[in-house]
Amino acid sequence: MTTLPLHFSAEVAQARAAGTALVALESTIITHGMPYPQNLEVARQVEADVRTAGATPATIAVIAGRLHIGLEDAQLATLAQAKGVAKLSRADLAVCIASGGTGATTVAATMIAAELAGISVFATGGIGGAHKGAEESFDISADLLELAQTRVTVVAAGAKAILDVPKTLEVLETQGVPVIAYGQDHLPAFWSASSALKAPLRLDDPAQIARAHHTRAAMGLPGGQLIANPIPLNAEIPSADLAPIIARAQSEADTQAIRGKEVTPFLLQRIFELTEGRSLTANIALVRNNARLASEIARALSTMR
Ligand code: PSU
Ligand code: MN
Repeated sequence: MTTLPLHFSAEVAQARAAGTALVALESTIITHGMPYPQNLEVARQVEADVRTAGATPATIAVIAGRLHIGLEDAQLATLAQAKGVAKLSRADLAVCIASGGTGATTVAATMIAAELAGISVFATGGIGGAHKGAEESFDISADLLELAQTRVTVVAAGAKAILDVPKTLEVLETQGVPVIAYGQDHLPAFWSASSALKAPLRLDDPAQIARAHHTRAAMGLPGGQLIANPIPLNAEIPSADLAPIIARAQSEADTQAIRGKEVTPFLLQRIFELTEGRSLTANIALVRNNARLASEIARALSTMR
């Protein structure tokens, strides 16, 4: 059996040779999570935030059948404007590579690629989860099962309020995924810094998070950790403001029979429109915040090896 060739950007190749900290970044947030041109500005900004925090960014995507670990700026710019890019989760990744396709990686697919490349820490906005009505639709993101089997620490701002967060937590608990709130007792709720739900676990320092990652690996436990990092208070949207908007977007999705992969992009786009861009501003602030924390965790981990 041959191993799949990985295509590293110049800066990622350099960091690998030097053994310095790397942070994986996903690309579905660019192609399906935000409109152009803000998506490109944010993608560049988040990469810059990782560099400022002393780590190297590795944005992951499949371009013309090649699995890229780190994109050159021109590739990032092309991807951000491309139309009809596939959204790749665990099920889609190999088919896209084998057929020479181009696709953006979700949290699940980014974790798979990061692990293949030996990258232990990954920053995103929000993970997929159990959707409202999952008891009927069975719509539970493959991201949750990936966290259970792929050894990558994922920094997100909690589960998005478009999801059924209690059900999402139950699935994560069943799957043995540590859900760790950073610096507070309660679970952050993506656009809002806190929720009514207590987080299963709490850690207050990036070095502790790195040690927990290391310890799981040393025990031979597969799977990653979910770090729930609250959005900065000055950027949050109170959940009371968002609840009616989310309810409206959800009922439109139901009426229009939006299914499968389309659900999350549809809801994010409608919430962006209905908040007149306010959801995007908050989304940007929280992704940047997650990139900074992920960089600190990655740096702590790289000193432990
Ligand atoms: N969070 C965002 N924007 C996004 C996503 C999450 O703020 O675009 C994407 C991520 O790539 C995540 C995916 O993995 O949505 C989940 O999709 P699904 O619910 O279809 O599994
Ligand atoms: Mn889904």
